[in-house]
Amino acid sequence: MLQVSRSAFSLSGVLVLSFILTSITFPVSGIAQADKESPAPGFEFVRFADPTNVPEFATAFSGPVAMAFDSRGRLFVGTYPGKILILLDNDGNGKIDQVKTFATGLTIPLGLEFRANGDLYITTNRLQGTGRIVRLRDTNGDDVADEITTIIDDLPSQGDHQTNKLKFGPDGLLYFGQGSSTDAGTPTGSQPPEGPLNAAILRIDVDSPNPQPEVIARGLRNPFGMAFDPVSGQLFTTDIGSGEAGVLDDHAPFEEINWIVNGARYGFPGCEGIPVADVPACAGVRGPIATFIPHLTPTAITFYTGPQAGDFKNQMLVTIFKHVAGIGGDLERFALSGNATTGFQLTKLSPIMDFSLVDPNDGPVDTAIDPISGDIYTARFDPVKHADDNEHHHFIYRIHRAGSDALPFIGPLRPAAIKAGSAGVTVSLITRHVKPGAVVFDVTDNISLSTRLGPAAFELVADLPANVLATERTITLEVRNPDGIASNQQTFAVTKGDPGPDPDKTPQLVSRFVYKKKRANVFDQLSAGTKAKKYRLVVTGIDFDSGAQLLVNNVPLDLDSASSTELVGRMTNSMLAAPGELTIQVRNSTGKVSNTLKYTISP
Ligand SMILES: [Ca+2]
Ligand SMILES: [Ca+2]
Ligand SMILES: [Ca+2]
Repeated sequence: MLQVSRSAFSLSGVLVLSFILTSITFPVSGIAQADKESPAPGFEFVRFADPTNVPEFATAFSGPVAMAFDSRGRLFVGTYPGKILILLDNDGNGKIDQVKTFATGLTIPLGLEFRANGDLYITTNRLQGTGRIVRLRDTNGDDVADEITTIIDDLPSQGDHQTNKLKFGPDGLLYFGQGSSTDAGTPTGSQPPEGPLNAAILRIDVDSPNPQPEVIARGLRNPFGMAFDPVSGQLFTTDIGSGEAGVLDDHAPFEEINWIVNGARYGFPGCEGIPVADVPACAGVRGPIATFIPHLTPTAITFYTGPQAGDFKNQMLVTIFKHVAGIGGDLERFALSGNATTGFQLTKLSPIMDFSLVDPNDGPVDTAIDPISGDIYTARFDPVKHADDNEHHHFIYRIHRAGSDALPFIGPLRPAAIKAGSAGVTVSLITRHVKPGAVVFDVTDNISLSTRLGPAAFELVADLPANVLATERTITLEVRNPDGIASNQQTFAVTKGDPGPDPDKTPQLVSRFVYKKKRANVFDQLSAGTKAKKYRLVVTGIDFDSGAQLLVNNVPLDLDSASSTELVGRMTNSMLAAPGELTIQVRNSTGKVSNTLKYTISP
């Protein structure tokens, strides 16, 4: 029984639907055994989500396969059958208490990635068919995607392996891994021959009207996980090797982590693992920078960032999907050294957490880091059908430094800079573990700021008075709970001239509304031919720069007021002339354009 399951499901042969059809019932009593999960000394964990609080997780093959946080610190999760969920912890107790369904119908979404402007990109794979990348937008702010656009289609995922995770690079292009069709290079009935885009790292320009994939690297059998190093900006991927565990005379290769060099070849087929000098297929092959024993199945790569990283800052975290011969089934940790000129080296360190896997082939598939608190979230997927639905090990763990749940945390300030001599400015920040009565504290000037709740969940806003903004300087802010415990710190820059538009900041829209004369006099839609005079369009969001424009159908509106989080524009008769949908965006002076919201003009 165990053998059947092993050969049927491997992330090497990952998520081939046939495994579902041939899968077996495996009535392990998992919950008690799974309680042996153990974090490293100095870390704690809870199950943030499991089948008891996420109904989707309670059946076979319905668990989480990919995760991403939005800029407000909300966790988005893709499930194998194709839902994109938002898992919210509204009461801040560290466990999920609300599930929102953001999108459905996106089968096998192995990759989730937010663009800086708030658009969500997803890889999705048809069952035993081709792969796609789609863009999801929520244009009316109700937390349900209402615009689903295919960016690229018909990627060669009909064989053993799929379109995997995806990440935006420092160059703004979207990188993704495309697995091989075959196990080891030889086609069979269900595995078409390898095509030019198989076993490769590809990239596309998502702003192109017709994005064409560019091959960055070849010879990667199943490059499942990928991440850009925050220090060097270089790309690193896992590569899952060929062969099936448990077969006699197993000569499967070692599994790999690779530094991706543009134009390089990585060995598949014929030279997986460490290249051997006298094997012809290994000529010119770039070797891995780390290997794992055969079948261990390294899934996701994540760099450890955020306020809890400490001594582990920017180290590489790797989820190991399988547990083989007492090794794996954990969140492993590596120090990355070197650079793009001399090359990179990985040093294996003690793991962050052992998941105490109990089933064959049940294991961690993705990791994401809360951008506010720095908590580590790891998703565990269980491709075994249990007799009891409650025994499916579909968990999302929240792993954090011991004691950190008692500490407040704050994310980046918005805005983060202003010109010296300005009148007072209101800054916004998203928090964790902040108690009623908490204040934003100006550490530099040793003063408490006027602080109140902001419109978003866990948001505080505070006023920096004009007298601290008189001259060029850097102000350090933190949040203090009533018990005196202080958060991590963030800095605010008072600049000599206008703070140069930050080239890295992309505006994001969150909501829009239209009012006439008074802000309380709101119109959900307007009729074609309405006279525009006295109507105003208000958009809220983040990272609007001082030269930001409010665009409607690509035309900038005259503005009544502007801040880094709100623009108020005057509507025009031409906007209201005909029925249809208005396309609303914000464009910063750097040229960076936000996500899109819509507004309806009715007949
Ligand atoms: Ca909760
Ligand atoms: Ca919506
Ligand atoms: Ca290789």
